[in-house]
Formats: sequence, structure tokens, C-alpha cells
Amino acid sequence: MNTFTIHRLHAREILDSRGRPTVWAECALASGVTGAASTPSGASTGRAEASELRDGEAGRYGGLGCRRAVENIRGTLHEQLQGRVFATQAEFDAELRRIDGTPTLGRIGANATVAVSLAFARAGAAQRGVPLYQHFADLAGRPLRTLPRLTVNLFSGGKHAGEQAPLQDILVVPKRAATTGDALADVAAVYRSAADLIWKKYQQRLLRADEGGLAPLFPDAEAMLGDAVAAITAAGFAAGTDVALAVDVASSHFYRGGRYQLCREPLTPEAMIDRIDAWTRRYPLVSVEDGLSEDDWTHWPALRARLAGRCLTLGDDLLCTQPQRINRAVASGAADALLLKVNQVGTLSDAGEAAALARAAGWKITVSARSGDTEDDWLADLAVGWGAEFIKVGSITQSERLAKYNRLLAIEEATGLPLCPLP
Ligand code: 2PG
Ligand code: MG
Repeated sequence: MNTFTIHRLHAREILDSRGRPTVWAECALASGVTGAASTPSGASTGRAEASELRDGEAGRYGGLGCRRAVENIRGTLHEQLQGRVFATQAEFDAELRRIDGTPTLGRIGANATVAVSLAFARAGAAQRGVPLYQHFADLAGRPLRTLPRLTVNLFSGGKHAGEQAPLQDILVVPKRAATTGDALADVAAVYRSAADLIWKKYQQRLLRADEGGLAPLFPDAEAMLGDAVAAITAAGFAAGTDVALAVDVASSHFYRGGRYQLCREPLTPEAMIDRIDAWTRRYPLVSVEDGLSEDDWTHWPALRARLAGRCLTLGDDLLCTQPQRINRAVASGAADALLLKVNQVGTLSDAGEAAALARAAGWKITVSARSGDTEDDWLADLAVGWGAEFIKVGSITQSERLAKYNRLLAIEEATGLPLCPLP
């Protein structure tokens, strides 16, 4: 049997794309191979996410330092795991959980466990002599079949752009393109025409948000969606057929006292559902993420029922990649698609359990980066290995985003896999 013996765990504090500290970890196995990985970090986080351990030292990175998380890897985890033999990723991740001992991984820090869990996976792939995407596919027990479709950030608002506009993320979804390479070319054409349009309409060119999206002072949600359609058309595409849209409403962040404060217009949950329904009829949306708040469990089933068959009801903050929240959503019919972020749950195996539950319910999966991310590209391998229908990485500017797209291009070349059929 192929077993994995830990020789050394190492870590260091590095910076993410927002210039904030995060964790890089390396796992060396006794067989002589090593694997390294780094942890991304969100800004628009769900309340049920696993706990990042931050130093809280006011004079250093505003308290966001990760030296304690790094020390926990170099110290506690290295000392307790050195020389230990693991047969599977699941055994290794269970041991991380046991050593931490808290449900949210707050003692060692989920920012530490994510990096270590992924570094162990990379080392495992290296020891087996297989590409990381193949290793992920084998961990999930599924054959490689397709590449994920791109959902690419075009316009930003909400917490990714200083709250200048209500919707957090308007994404471009290439439909006509038959390969990742062609899909990126179509996205680039839309991005260019959107930049021209933004210049003409808002006299703003270079202000870019956290994920590289354009972020002018849109007056309202409809302008964001309408301008995206105009950019698609101006680039010469048929909106909806060649290139469609997706939206991350991220509405947990403007839900107060039972009302959705959309552009200072307080909407009841029913009115918010009507508004989203109207968007899906007026604009070519293939999915709506976090249309309702993470606290509004009562109304999610009505939203899903309203959109069913036309547009995916995608849960991010609602689910936080947590198996027990996904079970609740499946039982109540609250969603039909999972946004999967490994650092929301803290280990690769927990994220794998989340993906398996979503699959068993017949849901679609979008594997997602975070708004604070690094040049690490494991996300592309994960999306391919786990057969995600979609991947969400951010815009086509900024190297932490491009690392993932460029890795997808390499995987496409190596495997010749087709893009996932459209849902
Ligand atoms: C989201 C993500 C990625 P963040 O809300 O889906 O866009 O944002 O990483 O800030 O949570
Ligand atoms: Mg989201």
C-alpha cells in the first residue's frame, strides 16, 4: 500500500493579493518528496466559516499577522506529526482536527490547517508520481471527465470595492467557446469593451477592485447588469447565447433587521425574491449566488423554487462549505448549487465531504478562489479533479488570478478534456 510518512512540516508568513499576511506551508515526506501550498482569505466572509488565527498585534498589519498560525505548524503540528504514517488524506486531516480540538479549527488556525492539508496532498501526488488534478480525482474516487466552465469577474461592488455599488460580483460566463483557451479570449474581449464603456459612461478607467474587476460608481444593481450586457454586445457577442452572466449578490452583507437594504431601498425577503426573479428574466443569468442572506433560511427555498430550471441558486455564505449546513439546505430545498471554498471549512477532506453531499443531492458545484488570494494554483487542479461544473477565480487581470487560469490551460493541454456541458 502507498503510505505517506511525514518527515517535516514547515511554514512561513507570506502576503496575499491584498497585501495582507497569509500562511504558506510545506510538507516533506520520508520518501524524499515535498509539497507546498498557501491559504487564501476572504473579505466577504460567512459567519459559519472556519476560524483564521490572526495575531491581533495592533502595530503589525493591523492585527492580521499570521505568525502564531505559522508557529503552530512549525511547532505543534510538526512535533506531533513527524514520523507518523498516514494511508490517506482523510486520516491526515482527521489528525489535524484532533490536534486542534475545536469545531472551527480556531486553536491551530484554519489558515494553518488549510495550507498543511493541501501541502500534504501535493506531497502525496508527488510521491505517487501523478499530477495534482489526478490525485484530487483519485481522492474523490471519480474519473477525470471534464474541465470546469469559467465564471469570470467583470464588475465588482460590495465588500470587494469599498461598497460603491450593491452587487459584489458580476461575472462573465463564456458559453460559445469550446475550450478554456477560447473562453479566456472571449472574456478578454468583453473585459476590453467593458473598460471602454466604463470610461465613456463613468469617466473612470483604472480603478480595479480586489479581484481585478472594474468598479465605477454604478448607480444601482440594474446598471451593473445592464452595463455587463452592453459590454458583451459591444464585443460582438450574442448575450445569453455566446456569453452569459452570473452574479454574486452577497446579500448577507446588506441584510439588516429582516430587510435587504439594496441601494438604501429596504426590501422584504419576498420583494428581494421578486427583484432577483426580474433580473433573471431581464438579463442572461446562469446562476445567482447568495441572493438571500446566510440568516434567511426561511426564504431560500422560495427563491430556489422561483429560479428552478432557469438559473442556479448558488449558496456561498449560506453554506460555508460546511457539511451540516449543506445537509440542512438539501433537506429544505434551499439551493441547488454549492460554492466550494476549502478555507471555509478548514481541510481538504471536509471540503471533499461537502462536495460529495452536493453531488448526492444532484447539485452543481462552483469551486472558488477568495478575494485575497496568492499565486498558488492548486484551485485549478481541484476544480478539474473534483469535476466541478464551474470555477470562479476573479478577473483576468492580476497574477494571483492568472495563475489559476494559466494552470487550467496547462491541464487542458495535458489532458485534452472537454469543457463541462452547460447545465
Ligand atoms: C465570494 C468570494 C469570492 P470573499 O463572496 O464569493 O468572490 O469573496 O473571498 O471575499 O469571500
Ligand atoms: Mg460569494
